[in-house]
Amino acid sequence: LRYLTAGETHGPQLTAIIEGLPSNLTLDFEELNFQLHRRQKGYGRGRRMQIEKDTAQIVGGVRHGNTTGAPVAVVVENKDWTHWRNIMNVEPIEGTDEEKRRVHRPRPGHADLNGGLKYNLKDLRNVLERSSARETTVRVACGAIARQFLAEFGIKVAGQVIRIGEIEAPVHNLSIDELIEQTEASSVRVVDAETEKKMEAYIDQIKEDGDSIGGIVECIVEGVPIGLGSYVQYDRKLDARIAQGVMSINAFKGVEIGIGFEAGILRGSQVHDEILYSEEQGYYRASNRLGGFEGGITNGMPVVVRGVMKPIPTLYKPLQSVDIDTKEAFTAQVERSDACAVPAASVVMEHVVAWEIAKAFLEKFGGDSMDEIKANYNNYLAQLEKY
Ligand code: EPS
Repeated sequence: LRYLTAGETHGPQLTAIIEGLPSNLTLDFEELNFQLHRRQKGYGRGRRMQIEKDTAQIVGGVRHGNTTGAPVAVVVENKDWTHWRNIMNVEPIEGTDEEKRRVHRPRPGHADLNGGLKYNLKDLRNVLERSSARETTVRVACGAIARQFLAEFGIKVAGQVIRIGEIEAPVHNLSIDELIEQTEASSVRVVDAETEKKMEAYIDQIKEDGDSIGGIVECIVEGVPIGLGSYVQYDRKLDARIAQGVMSINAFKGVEIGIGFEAGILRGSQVHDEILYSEEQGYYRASNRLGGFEGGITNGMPVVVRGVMKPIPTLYKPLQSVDIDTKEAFTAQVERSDACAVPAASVVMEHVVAWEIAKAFLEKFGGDSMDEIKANYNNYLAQLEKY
């Protein structure tokens, strides 16, 4: 299972091609668009989200609501493109730098300068258009399809914001369904209303200061069978693949599985999850500090992943940089931006994690049709029961 994406933030559309989906997966288009809608929400988003209304159009690999086994092509239009038709034209255009909206002032924290130097591009727009987090729209579309595949096997995915800057959300002991329901009702994807209010006020303050703020998000996946991923080779360790996926989300600077960095503080006896057995449950754990993984393999406990997002680097408060034409110092000009995109990043992370799990699931139970995969899966469950 793999996908590639293409498209620029102010280009006509974003495109993804997914390969490796089995046939006869029934897609719920409304659910797919609901996931895209979730990514657009969140307190602290800027004006661009008022322009877009992300909708996935499937233009290959699906017929009468079912996958055929062929590559699935997904397209999401950029509504903002109507304002950029000329500037983003594929054909050459006449005009001054101003008219072409040529960017020659790299923004600290973005890919602008590194990208310009690397690809030898004198118009940094060519870098920023593709490095923009707008691309996460189609990553969510791919993940939403993976999520529907996982749901066929009773696997559920939830996400929550656990910190925005200085404000931390308290821990709540909820079922995954409660977590999904309660975070959905929140403007910042937290469980309790008090934290939500504090975070909103905090984001208002950050915005007023012309600044931006990051945070920490958590993803929980329940119903994952024992045995996805493998210890036998570095690139088959599923926790490592999830970490790669999460780190590749724009502005993410770190990933934890389970208690993560806290494992460097505690003693072994305080970290490892003791093994228990019962007739009904089979093998299970007394705790889940390792976040569902041992040896890069799922152990049947919920997969728990955290990611940290840095503050968005486009600031109203100027930072110093150097003009690539004149080599003169300047302080970055005001640009449209999100003061906080942590709630949206939480939705992106859910889909990136769902994707990696679906991929590992297909590696283990792989088949060309849903029936074949279900038979393989049930056969494996029977094997586990006999073990
Ligand atoms: C982004 C900059 C902003 C965000 C964008 C990501 O876009 P613009 O430059 O058009 O104002 O709105 O996010 C999205 C468009 C989105 O769909 O999430 C960036 O530089 O990464």
